Amino acid sequence: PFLENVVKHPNFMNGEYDTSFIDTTPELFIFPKRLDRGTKMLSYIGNVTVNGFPGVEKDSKPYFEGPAVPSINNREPIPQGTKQILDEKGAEGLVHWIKQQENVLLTDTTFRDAHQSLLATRIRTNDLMKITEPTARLLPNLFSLEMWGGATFDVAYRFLSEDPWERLLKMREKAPNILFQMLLRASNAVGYKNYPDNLIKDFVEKSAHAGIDVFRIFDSLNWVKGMTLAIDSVRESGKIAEAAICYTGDILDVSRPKYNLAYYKDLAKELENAGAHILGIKDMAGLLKPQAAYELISTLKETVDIPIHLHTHDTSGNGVYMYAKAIEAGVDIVDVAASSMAGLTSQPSASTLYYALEGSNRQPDVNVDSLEKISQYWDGVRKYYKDFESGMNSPHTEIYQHEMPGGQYSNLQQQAKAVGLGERWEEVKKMYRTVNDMFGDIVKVTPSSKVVGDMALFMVQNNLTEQDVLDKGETIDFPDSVIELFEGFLGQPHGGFPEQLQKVILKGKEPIRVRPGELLDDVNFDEIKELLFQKLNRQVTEHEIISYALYPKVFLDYQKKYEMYGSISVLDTPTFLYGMRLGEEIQVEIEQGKTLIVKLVSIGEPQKDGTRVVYFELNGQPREVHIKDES
Ligand code: 3PY
Ligand code: ZN
Repeated sequence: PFLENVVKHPNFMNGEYDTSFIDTTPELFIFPKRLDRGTKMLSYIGNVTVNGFPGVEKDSKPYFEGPAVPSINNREPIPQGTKQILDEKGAEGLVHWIKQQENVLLTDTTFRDAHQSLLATRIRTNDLMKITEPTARLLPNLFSLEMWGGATFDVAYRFLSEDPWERLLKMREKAPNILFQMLLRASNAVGYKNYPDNLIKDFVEKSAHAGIDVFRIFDSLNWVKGMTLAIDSVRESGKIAEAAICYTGDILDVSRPKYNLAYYKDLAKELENAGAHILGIKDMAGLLKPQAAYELISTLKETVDIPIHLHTHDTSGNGVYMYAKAIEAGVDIVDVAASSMAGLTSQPSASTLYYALEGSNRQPDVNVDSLEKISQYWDGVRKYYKDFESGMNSPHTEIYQHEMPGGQYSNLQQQAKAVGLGERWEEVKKMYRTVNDMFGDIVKVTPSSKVVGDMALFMVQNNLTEQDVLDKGETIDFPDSVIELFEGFLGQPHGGFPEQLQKVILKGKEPIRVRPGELLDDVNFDEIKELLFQKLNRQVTEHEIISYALYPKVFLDYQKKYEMYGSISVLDTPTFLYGMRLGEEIQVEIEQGKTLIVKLVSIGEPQKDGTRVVYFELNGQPREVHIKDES
């Protein structure tokens, strides 16, 4: 605090000081009263006990059995894996190695897309960490662990009050052998809008340095021009650029030729020429049907010379059958999840695929008993987050009609409920498809999918039909995201925008046709550093500067919470989400070797000012915190 006072003193900052500065400036010795770590943590527990957690049913804390962590021998060295191949042989060497493999390779998405798609991305680092080293030891033959990017970045700060960079660094330490993979929304990074070029470059460079090896890069309109900057940045950092095509439409449907085989062939070739090490096929909604997969992969294997990595969502229940056909056609790598976190809007199950390929020369080389053990762990973890389940509990073939990405389904449903359209969910889904067709049949994936969702909600809420929009559009205030899409700020869709609708939406504004990044000023990182120093009273890290640049408000809100509650990521998940039961005692390891014992003794009646006193014992000593009752 003393140094902080010195460097923040106006005279010091203006350079108006000399050697007598300390002696003549007594206020340097006035320190703000700080809450200790224990009290901060009790404030959090008290608050969540009294007021609940957003999105979690506010009832008494359930009794959970707790996930079973597989036992491992951590005295043995961790087996070598794909990470060592990349580190020793470089990106080209790894690509060469992939091409030599006969068995299909597996990416485990449980740490990212599986919980993004099933549990609104809510799984906490605390739960991810406990299974990281067991996974590294028990499944060393995995191609990669997808564990970062997509929505994890924003949700970590916003809802879990934790730092996504810390997750990456901590996991990297425990799994030094398997490639870490992230989902990068090209110029939208891990956000929903186009960012300046220097921010994208810096984000890639720092993520690579912190431990990401494989970057799956996609553009939400399959616009290659929007992807090249990200591809180049990944290549420059010595990592793997997996450039992905988002699979849209149905190549088997001859009545819908916009996204036919020729379209995918051209795109694949373009991405290979743009420098992709691996071609990703990102079937984000699970629309790729088995026979289509066979045709698509066979054709693309003849078209490009780089390995092909296939991603799908199992919403229709056809996932494993589709993979089997793709594997028959020669796909190199597929995305799967631990079986207890697989299926429905998530990826197909790893062990199901393993058994499906029994007798095939391409069966993945993994230990199926290990898969089962790890799946048991996730089964226990998933129960903690039951309130974030989407409610979908059987295969859902209507996905072929509405075409909503797996990661969006539960989210849009929540959004619909929030604006009072919970009862009209069926209508919203139908409208989603109508909007797609109005927009000229576009690729729907974050963030373009969000725009389609926003428009669908808007139309249902205002009882608008497609014709109403065209006829009365002049008088309609469209959602901002819709206007931005039609202005070209998410890039250019294949075949352009429907002209009439574009005119109605833009009301005379001229759309842009260049890459949005060309119009944006560079981020001034030094300025952000200075600003954060002012706001937070401390020096910030390079990671924090990037986080602020991407999500200023989300980042500062997180800091505020951190100031109030300290590091609550150390709490077990039931306590984090539900607080404590009266009389319950928990142990919290706040750092290695330092454990607090917390007991909830009683909760006082609400006082006149709306607060309650919550009485705890902390390491046997009575403590109380005052909590505002929000009910
Ligand atoms: C994301 O961008 O988060 C996705 O998972 C898109 O499918
Ligand atoms: Zn996905």
